[in-house]
Amino acid sequence: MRNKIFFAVAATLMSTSLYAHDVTFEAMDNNGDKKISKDEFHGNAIGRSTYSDYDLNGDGSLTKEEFGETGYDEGLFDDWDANDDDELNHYEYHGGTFHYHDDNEDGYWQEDEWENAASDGVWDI
Ligand SMILES: [Ca+2]
Ligand SMILES: [Ca+2]
Ligand SMILES: [Ca+2]
Ligand SMILES: [Ca+2]
Repeated sequence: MRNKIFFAVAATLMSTSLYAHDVTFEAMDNNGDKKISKDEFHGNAIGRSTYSDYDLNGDGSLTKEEFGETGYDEGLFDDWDANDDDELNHYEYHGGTFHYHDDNEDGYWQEDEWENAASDGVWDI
């Protein structure tokens, strides 16, 4: 029984790391206009961003303590918490990270902004 669980976990980890190679600018740019819209980011962020790594208790939202592990300034927490419930759900978190890395504030990630986000550890790669 134990072995079965082990193999299931190992297989999941392997498929996750294979999947991670899809995390490229071209793969995320679904409509090929050379920029990543917020919708494209949201559509690709689920399961590929590091959000779930920071959700330590796995309840689907980040508390202030969990947010403290992300490396973002803790002062951003209240800005990103749109509904003021003191937790960041993945929409709030990904919305916040999207705006944070949209340096020219045009509502899209150009390739250089995408690369900054990637090197800041937004993606699980
Ligand atoms: Ca696009
Ligand atoms: Ca949590
Ligand atoms: Ca919230
Ligand atoms: Ca931009």
